[in-house]
Amino acid sequence: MKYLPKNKVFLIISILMLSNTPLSHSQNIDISAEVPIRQIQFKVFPEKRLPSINNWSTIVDVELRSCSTNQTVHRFQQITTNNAGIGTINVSNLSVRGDNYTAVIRGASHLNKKFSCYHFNNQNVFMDLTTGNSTLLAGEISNKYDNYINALDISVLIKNFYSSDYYSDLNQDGKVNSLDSSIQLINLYKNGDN
Ligand SMILES: [Ca+2]
Ligand SMILES: [Ca+2]
Repeated sequence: MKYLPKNKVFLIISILMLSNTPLSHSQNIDISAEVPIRQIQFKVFPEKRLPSINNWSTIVDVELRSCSTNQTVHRFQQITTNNAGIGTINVSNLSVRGDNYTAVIRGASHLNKKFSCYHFNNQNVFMDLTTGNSTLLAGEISNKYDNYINALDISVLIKNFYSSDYYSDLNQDGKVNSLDSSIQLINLYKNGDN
């Protein structure tokens, strides 16, 4: 029988031991960063709807920012949320990888809202953005979006008074009237999040 030299035996045993070593914490983080995200769902409530429940549909732009740098790394536009406030983004090109992301949401008639950091560590992500007092503030309907509510936004709503203009109907009860302007006045001179 042929014997292996001692140094080769030691090498083989070392390799076998290493292969059974549990992953360290940092190795686990590296692996989760490689998870390709296939679907992102989020739930967000626009404020002061009438009726006040199951009337949360809007059309949103979603930015995903790096939690560490605040830089925008992904942008999804014109996502329609359903009456329960849930929007779905199917990520077809596998461009979104597991990481920590902050969502910034802009509703159809709303100021930008920046939410807290989420860890994406699963192929299917669900972000519940409705916890706490975190509704989207309504009234940003100026012709040029400036993430600020002032006289320009008020003039658009007044022009659409007694119509059913989708963007000016802030509470989504089907008509533009004083209920909508009162929502807008409460938010007058407010800026959205940057
Ligand atoms: Ca504005
Ligand atoms: Ca209305």
